[in-house]
Amino acid sequence: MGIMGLWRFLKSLILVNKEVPQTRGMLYPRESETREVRSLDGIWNFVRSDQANPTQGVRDEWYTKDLSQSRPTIPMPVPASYNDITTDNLRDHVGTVWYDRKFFVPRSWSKNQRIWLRFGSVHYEAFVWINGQKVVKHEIGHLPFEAEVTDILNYGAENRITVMCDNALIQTTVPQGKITEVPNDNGMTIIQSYTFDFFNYAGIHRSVHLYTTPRTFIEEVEVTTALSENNSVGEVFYSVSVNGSAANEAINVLNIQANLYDKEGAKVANTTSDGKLDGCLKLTGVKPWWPYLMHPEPGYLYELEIKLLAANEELLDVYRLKVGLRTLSWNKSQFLINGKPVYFRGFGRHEDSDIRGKGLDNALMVRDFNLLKWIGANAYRTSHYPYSEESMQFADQHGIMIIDECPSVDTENYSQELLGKHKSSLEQLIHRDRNHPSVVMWSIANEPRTASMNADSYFELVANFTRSLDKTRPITAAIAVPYTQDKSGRHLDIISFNRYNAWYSNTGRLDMVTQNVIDEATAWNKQYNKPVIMSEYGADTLEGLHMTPAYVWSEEFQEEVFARHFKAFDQLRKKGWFIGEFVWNFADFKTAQSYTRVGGNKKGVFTRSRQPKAAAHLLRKRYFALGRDLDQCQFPEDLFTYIADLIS
Ligand code: BDP
Repeated sequence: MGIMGLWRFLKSLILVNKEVPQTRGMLYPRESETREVRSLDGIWNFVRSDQANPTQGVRDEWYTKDLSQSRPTIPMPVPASYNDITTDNLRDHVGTVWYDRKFFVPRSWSKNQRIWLRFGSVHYEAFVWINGQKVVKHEIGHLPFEAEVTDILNYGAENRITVMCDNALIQTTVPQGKITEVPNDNGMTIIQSYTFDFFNYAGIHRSVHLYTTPRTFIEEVEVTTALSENNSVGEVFYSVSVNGSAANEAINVLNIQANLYDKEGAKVANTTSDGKLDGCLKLTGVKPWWPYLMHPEPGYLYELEIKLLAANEELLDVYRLKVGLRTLSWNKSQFLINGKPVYFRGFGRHEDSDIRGKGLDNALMVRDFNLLKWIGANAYRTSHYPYSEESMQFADQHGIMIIDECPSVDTENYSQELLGKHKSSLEQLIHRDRNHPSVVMWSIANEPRTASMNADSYFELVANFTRSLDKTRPITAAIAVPYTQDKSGRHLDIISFNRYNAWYSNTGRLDMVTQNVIDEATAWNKQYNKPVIMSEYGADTLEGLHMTPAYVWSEEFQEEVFARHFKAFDQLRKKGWFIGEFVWNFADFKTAQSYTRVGGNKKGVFTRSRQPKAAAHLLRKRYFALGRDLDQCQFPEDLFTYIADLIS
């Protein structure tokens, strides 16, 4: 490196805080007396670009006519990843693909309302046209985006929507990847590589909606809650933003009527703001939101009804959302919900299944929640990206606590551009999920390379930015570098660490788990004086492989690895600052091809088709035992199989 090279390198180490674009709107589409919602899910037409010519479709303006007029199309389900649908090598396609479909817009929609097009998520980058006109572009998968299309639609007529989706990951995308050109048997080809350990599924992953709003409408609702008097008195603070022609002078003339209903539909609080867009609802005899197994009635939700009224009392818009009343607090050794210390028992997970990839699938989601409850888990981390909005609503309802993670995995090569996108991913995530009672913590990265030079300033900026957006929840990151090298922990509120004793380190050595886990957790706590979670531990396990004495990849080995960790966790729990255990992983999942992966990562407690391995039964006994000890929950009747009355 010459003197100029050195200067460029040193300059790249200086990171500064720059503004990131702010998300507007994006309320989850819900019908009401003032709003209609229409799904555009179904079978779309699909074209893959030539890998060597990814921009051809844009240059040739494929979006100006039906895709089938430019290229032969194939049917493609939405929502779904496109990778595993066909029988050819679409799975490994790198670059752009195109989708289109037609839809009808009724004549009635042209009257005095506005129409919005909303995507739950497209991975990784999306460009959208309607009737040949560009309407929105969005980068970063797993997050929603929307655009107003009122003036672009043909009313009482057919319309065409075209989407170009690009799955390419480079050093300044979130997550990062590398694109390289390499020789193959036919000349040269492009390959996508990445260090993270899950398959880079792509496509229109979540639902596409059209929805209507009145001309002047409720654009955003932000809710926070407080409890007092031993959790019996509650306050719901709401703050509304209005969008529309009247919105500017509106601050003086609009009113918000807010009503709160309990589960039975009885109105328990109401208020009308006097020319203001925020206010507070107060209620007594509150049923707080509690996590699963921490209370006989977990996941209690009220319904908040927000009515936007004109000065003459005319009803302009109505939006309803579920609200859970709970408080969070944390200190140097504990994390508390409604004043009660929490011990997390859960999983790292993936949105992943065969054929659908990362596509939203209600059957899978409901099955997963049934399994979470069956096994007695009270939490999971959305490793390693934001999960569907539908699953966040489900977690609210079922009392499952979420550590909500942004899509930054194996973060490295810190740059100003990466920092901007990383911050933006958190901004979009917090904007989307801030009202969910289930979200109890933000995870700002998984296994970032925090030993490297500018990790300190990078994570200081990311953590401070996250805190500036939400002070009501603590911040963590799942760290894998040794505690002696880490530069991020001092910027976090809670330390989470991932470690694979007896798997990646000391493979097969079951006698080298317990003490190592105790020592490492203790060292993290000593270093930062903060609560500690073990956010990943586990072992790949091929279902049906049995070996005794336990041997790597067998079901017996996974059980033994878990048991040795349980022993460590029980000793750590006594120290007062160890607050949770998360198995890696809930279910087997697909990865990039590698000689360390047999059909994917097999560290699941459940198979990819969501059936239990032997360790699931062991874990179930532990999670319920913890629930009974800590939160006085009941054991399910089938927790222990009858063996003999000699054993109790
Ligand atoms: C951890 C990663 C996780 C991997 C896991 C593994 O956080 O994404 O899947 O290792 O290798 O380092 O199984």
